[in-house]
Amino acid sequence: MRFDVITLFPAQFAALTEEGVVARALQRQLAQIHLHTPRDYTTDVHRTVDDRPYGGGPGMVMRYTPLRLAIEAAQAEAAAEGVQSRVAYLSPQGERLDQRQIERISAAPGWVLVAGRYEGVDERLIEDCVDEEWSIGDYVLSGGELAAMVVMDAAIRLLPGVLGHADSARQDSHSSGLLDCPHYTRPETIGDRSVPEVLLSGDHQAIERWRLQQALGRTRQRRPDLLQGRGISEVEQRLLDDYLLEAARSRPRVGSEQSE
Ligand code: 4FV
Repeated sequence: MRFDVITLFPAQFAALTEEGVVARALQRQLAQIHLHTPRDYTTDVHRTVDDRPYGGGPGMVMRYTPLRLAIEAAQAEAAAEGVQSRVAYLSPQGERLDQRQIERISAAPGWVLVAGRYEGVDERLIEDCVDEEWSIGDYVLSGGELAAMVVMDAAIRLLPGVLGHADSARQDSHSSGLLDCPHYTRPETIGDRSVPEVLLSGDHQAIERWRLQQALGRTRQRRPDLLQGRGISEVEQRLLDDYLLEAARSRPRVGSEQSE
């Protein structure tokens, strides 16, 4: 899979390309990331990529032409490698991304990601050149670069061969539509708390059931919205009921602590 990124700050992407899972995937040619700056597509001596907003107001807006030329150059480079790339603009006005969206993005041959700066880009650039608009969350970043890196990290790690053993992506939280179960490693006991017995049992079926029950329970308690979207089976409902009963049983009753 190929990503082309249009950005005024290419150096920022070292965070993704220099070390870690994505860096290894790039070294193994399981994915490609190409960076393009709109500044290379300016014609004035000051290489101007932004200008004041019509209608006044604070901040600056990224100019149409340098962005359009950079996008077209990136798409041409990808096409030369047989990759038809769609164009996505990262902004708070975009569709909120979730794991389902990331799986779809990861399955495509290529994307040109437009990382905005300042107040954003000229609206006509979005109308003319952008196929999809994506948001990583309802907050405002100083630039689209971090959002582009989030998307590329989440998408590239799903590619076959990128993660150690294929299972780990499938067992990810959210890939099942649920939050993740708790994880434990050595030492077995820390202070007065030890690892849940079932995890030491070697009974893989019981361990899988416990992990699913924990994922269901934590999702119900922390993100009930995810359960609405997903729905649960009868078996899962029974696991969840037991979890909630146990949680109710182990929750200190109000006023009980004083009596101690
Ligand atoms: C953003 C987000 C985001 C808005 C103005 C860049 C900034 C600045 N992108 N999800 N949330 N972008 O805040 O994707 O140009």
